[in-house]
Amino acid sequence: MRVTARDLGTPQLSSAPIDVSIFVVRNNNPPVFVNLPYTTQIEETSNIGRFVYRVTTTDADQQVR
Ligand SMILES: [Ca+2]
Repeated sequence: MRVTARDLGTPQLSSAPIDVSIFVVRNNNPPVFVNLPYTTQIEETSNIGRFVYRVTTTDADQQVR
């Protein structure tokens, strides 16, 4: 956005225009797990770091652009 300041004098004077960037950040909603409850099984001898289960979340804020 390009912004110029103008005074109320006579004659009215104005500044040189400047470019202004506005970023709107919205984060009003927490992520939500979907398809609950999750149930899975894992062998007790499984290696540490083994992939166990993939879950999915949604976040209503991600739809705001
Ligand atoms: Ca959020």
